[in-house]
Amino acid sequence: MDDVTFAVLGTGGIGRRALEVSQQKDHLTPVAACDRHGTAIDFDGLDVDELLAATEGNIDNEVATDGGTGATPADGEGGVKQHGENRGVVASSQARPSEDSIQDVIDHGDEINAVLLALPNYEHDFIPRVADRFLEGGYGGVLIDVLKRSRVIDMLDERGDEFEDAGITFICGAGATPGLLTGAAALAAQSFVEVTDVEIWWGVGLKSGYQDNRGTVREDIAHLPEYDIETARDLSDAEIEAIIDDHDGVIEFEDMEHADDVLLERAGVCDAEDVTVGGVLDVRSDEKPTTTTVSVTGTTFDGETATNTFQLGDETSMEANVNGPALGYLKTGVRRNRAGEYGVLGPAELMPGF
Ligand code: IKT
Repeated sequence: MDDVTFAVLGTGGIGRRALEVSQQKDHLTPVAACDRHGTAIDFDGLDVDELLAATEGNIDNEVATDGGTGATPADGEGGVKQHGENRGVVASSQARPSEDSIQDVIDHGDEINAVLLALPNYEHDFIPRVADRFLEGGYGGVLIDVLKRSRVIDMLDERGDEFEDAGITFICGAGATPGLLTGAAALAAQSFVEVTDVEIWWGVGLKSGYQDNRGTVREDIAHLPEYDIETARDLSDAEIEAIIDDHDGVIEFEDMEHADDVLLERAGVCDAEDVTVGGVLDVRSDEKPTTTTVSVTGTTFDGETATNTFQLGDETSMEANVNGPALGYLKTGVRRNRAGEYGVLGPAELMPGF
């Protein structure tokens, strides 16, 4: 395929790892990275090593959605937020301070094939609002996110016609789950004529990756029955540590609101209510507390009932399982976009049809 240029919005855990992984992917050139402090742009390709080294300890995955006013959620994945200390991406010699880093990316949209929205989802409409800015700015490429919540898909679908008119291919839910595991479920479903049940059960060990993934842990806590996205957003770091301590570092999640359900339904695989997502997060060990498994149960054309399973290797990290697929789906999105396919697409729709 022809070379693909891409930008990353947000330089927290996901943005940083996506830049790192992209160095080992063919035909993929990172040309821009931004957060609310500023923007690094180089159309010959960013020097990712310099950018990552310079911003270590200056991590900030937020961008301001409305100009430079910082009208964003309160806490970033890096959690380094003392005023004047955290310079975010501007700590890199490739970056310049900016009042409106999203606009910087939009202004160069003609030269950027895809934009990975590596932003925290502390407000349900945050990703849709960022998409609105790209619509208003006349962008016509690929937007791709790793969002988790089912309800956000509807908000994107509401903008489907606008994306089509603008020439935007929006790939939603393209991380691990939803993303890789949703695609795996769509593939596993091919043996069946009717799917009755999809169960996604993940295991993540995050000891050494904890600092880099605090935003992810906060989002996970929002799935516990006592919390929601707003109350989790307002927790201090100390309160999060206390919740982790209460669970001895190992938190189990059941029946998570995860977009795998609506993404499998919109691909015609099964009803959303037949999909369950849960898992175990261990922040005291790097080993997965359970093997990440997708189980798809259904009936074959000749009347047999069976369960097809797909498992991730226990040695693969969450970072590998989020960022590899995100970049893989990004490249597929660019292929579709170049072929004139616009609108909203989920990871299961980019697999064999059901
Ligand atoms: C979530 O974000 O809702 C859950 C995430 C689970 C990622 C699954 C990765 C599976 C694997 O690497 O084996 C995360 C813990 N936040």
